[in-house]
Amino acid sequence: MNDRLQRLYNIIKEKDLDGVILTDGYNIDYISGYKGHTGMLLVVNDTSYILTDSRYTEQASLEAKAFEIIDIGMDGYSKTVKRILEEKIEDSHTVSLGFEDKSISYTQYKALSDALGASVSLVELGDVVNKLRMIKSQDEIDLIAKAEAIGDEAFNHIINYIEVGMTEKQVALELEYVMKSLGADGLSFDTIVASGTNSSMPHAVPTDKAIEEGDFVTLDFGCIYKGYCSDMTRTVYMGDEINEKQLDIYNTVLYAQKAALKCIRPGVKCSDIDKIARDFIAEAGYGEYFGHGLGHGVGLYIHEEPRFSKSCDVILEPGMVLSVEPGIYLPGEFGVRIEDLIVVTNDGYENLANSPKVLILM
Ligand SMILES: [Mn+2]
Repeated sequence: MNDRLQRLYNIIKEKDLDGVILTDGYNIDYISGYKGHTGMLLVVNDTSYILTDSRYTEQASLEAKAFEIIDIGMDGYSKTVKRILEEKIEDSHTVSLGFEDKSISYTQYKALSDALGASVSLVELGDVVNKLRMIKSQDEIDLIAKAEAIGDEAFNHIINYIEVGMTEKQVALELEYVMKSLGADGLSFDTIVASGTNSSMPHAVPTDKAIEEGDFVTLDFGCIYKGYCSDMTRTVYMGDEINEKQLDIYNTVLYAQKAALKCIRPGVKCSDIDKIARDFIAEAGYGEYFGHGLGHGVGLYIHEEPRFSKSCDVILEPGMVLSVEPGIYLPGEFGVRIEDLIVVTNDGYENLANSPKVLILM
């Protein structure tokens, strides 16, 4: 049995369950290797299954070799789960089945609980399976580093490409084209290119707006390489006459990030790292303009556990990979965000992003 499946069995044992149903496609991939993102992972007693439909059964059997692949056919998921439970569990005790309450729709949940009836109790797993993914193996770190290196190369290209008069969409397309040309399999999220007043919206969508002299341009982008995501943000300035307020905000974001980075090492609580950057920005007078968390875990999925946020009490351990991305956003004016991706090491951290962070005047 692979180590990851063993860790799922440990959860089943610790929680005194008869089995689990996983519905989060990334967790199913992590545990089984099946990357189809359509289906269900079911463990009952000592047997593990991937349930999916005929579009994916061949893929699942190639990728999830340790699993029995079940075609749900016309029965659908709920009836198939019920049939397997009846086959596998002979005595009449109430069956406890863990399920991923954070990644199931109400309709799916209702279909499942209706089909299984009163003899099966569905137990919420919360994010206990997601947390198995927090500490990355060296192989995973290497793939994330490669994805981030593609991002660095794309940034290096784009700063020689952007010119006043180009639209945000045009720049976003170029970033995506370059990342895919460099070997990316896909994008880890929709590329953000936000210029001028648009940059005050942290998750702005690229528009047909032309980039103008005097604009900040926030570039937030990442790619997927062999299943693993990258994420980075740089903010550049169009022109060479930056005003004092713009410069002050850029430097406040940059030094807030540096202050937080300096404290990253095993044993430190995630919320304490968030607080360092947040306090720094508040002391500079921009506290109310930094609304989001400082960072998030990155791996198979772009936003995963743990988080650099006020409420995350996870203690940093070697192998965790997180973004560090403070920002200041003045509605109707402009915004600045700078984001690196780090891996926690035995005595500190390694920055996987290598693009310059000094203000680039284009
Ligand atoms: Mn991010």
